[in-house]
Amino acid sequence: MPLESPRNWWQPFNKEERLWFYIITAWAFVMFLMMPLGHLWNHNVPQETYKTTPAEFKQVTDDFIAKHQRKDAEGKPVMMSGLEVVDAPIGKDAFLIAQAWKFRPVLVLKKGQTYRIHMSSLDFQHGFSLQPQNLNLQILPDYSYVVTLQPNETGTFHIVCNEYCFYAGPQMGHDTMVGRIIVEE
Ligand SMILES: [Cu+2]
Repeated sequence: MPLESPRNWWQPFNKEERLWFYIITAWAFVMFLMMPLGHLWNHNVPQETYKTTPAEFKQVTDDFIAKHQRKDAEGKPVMMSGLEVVDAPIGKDAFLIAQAWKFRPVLVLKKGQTYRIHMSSLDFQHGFSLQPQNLNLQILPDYSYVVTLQPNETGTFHIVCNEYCFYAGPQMGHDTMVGRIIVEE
């Protein structure tokens, strides 16, 4: 008995195998076509990114929150689930931190207005999945993504972290990492 494996190990290439082979080949072409089609339909991720650091991004976001946090009738800063509620300045920059396990702050936008939302992480890789619109991005430490957004409907939209963010500590909270963007009239 030869020690080498036979050269025709794949034979017989029977009917079922042939069928699966054709299906996966066809599917590979469909996936390949998604790249140019996604480009034509403008479904690409934002192209604007820049280098930052967790310390710098936290500082900029803290300053942004201090300047734009919503105040109630008595002048007290408004919070929601332990997070600052911030009225993003129209047509300007807004900042969003992803950090185990929250998205800070709660951004309030106005329908039909344009915003530049900068996103970065203070620790590990997180996912940004805006629901129910299904806009998906990756948020990484040391880089900021700038997403230009013009909300066209009002309501409360949820941001779900869809990139499993593991932390080798006593607690884990990836499944609780949900943020909010509120769009008002
Ligand atoms: Cu996360």
